[in-house]
Amino acid sequence: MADLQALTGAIERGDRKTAAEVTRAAIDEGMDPATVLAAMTEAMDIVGARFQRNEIYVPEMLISARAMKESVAILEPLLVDSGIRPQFTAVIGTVKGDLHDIGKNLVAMMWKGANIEVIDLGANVAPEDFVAKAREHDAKLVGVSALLTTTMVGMKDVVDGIRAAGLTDCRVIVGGAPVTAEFASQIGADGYAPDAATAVEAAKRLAGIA
Ligand code: B1M
Repeated sequence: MADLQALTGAIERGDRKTAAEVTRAAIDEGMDPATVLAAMTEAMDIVGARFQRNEIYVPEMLISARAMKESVAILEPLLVDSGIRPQFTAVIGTVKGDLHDIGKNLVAMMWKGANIEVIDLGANVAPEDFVAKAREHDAKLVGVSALLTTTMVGMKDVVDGIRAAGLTDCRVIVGGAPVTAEFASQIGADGYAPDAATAVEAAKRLAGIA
């Protein structure tokens, strides 16, 4: 049986080869992708805690993040279904000033798997770019991710920008580790989700199809 502890350890060390091998083995054995993903996410929590204790620094975090991204890419086909017509379009990105994109990528993947057409703007996205892309693609939903307490405040600029542009059919959903439902409501966002799975339900509800 694929050793998920080894997967967590490999991502923590930034050992991409072992992480990919264990991920492939887990998939071949038919393991639940959510369980495999949980083992990867656990590694990032450990890495974050070690960073906070000054045991590791940004380069080590980066190496772990790269290992996680490669392993998530192996899982992607299982998380994303294909061949079914998208129900609506969503734009997603990480807020300006913020380079964290692993959680945002997971939300994008889950949305794609739920037949939502996803326009992924990447990380460090300016509010005006969210607005322009939402307009260009007639998006029903804009998703904004933030991982830093210093950048999450910038989410309000996205909400305000969408409102000021008169995109009345477009809803804004926010998420990311420091973001809470209270904060979402304070900045006038239409929705909040604590994780990628919940983000699917919330997206459909906000788009009026669930
Ligand atoms: Co940074 N970092 N980092 N980092 N980093 C954190 C976030 C931190 C908590 C670490 C720590 O101190 N314990 C801390 C933030 C402290 C704070 O603000 N309170 C921190 C810091 C301080 C920094 C720097 C400032 C460090 C420095 O330079 N001194 C710097 C900032 C750079 C910048 O952005 N301008 C920095 C840099 C980096 C790297 C570039 C090295 C790398 C990111 C690489 C990348 O993403 N491509 C990195 C990493 C890897 C982390 C940790 C270790 C892991 C983040 C992660 O990927 N988690 C992180 C510690 C931690 O989170 N435990 C940390 C796994 C991911 C699956 O979870 O992103 O939370 P998450 O996503 C979840 C949910 O939050 C939710 O669903 C996802 C899946 O369930 N979700 C949404 C996310 N977005 C959503 C959107 C939605 C809905 C749900 O709707 C739209």
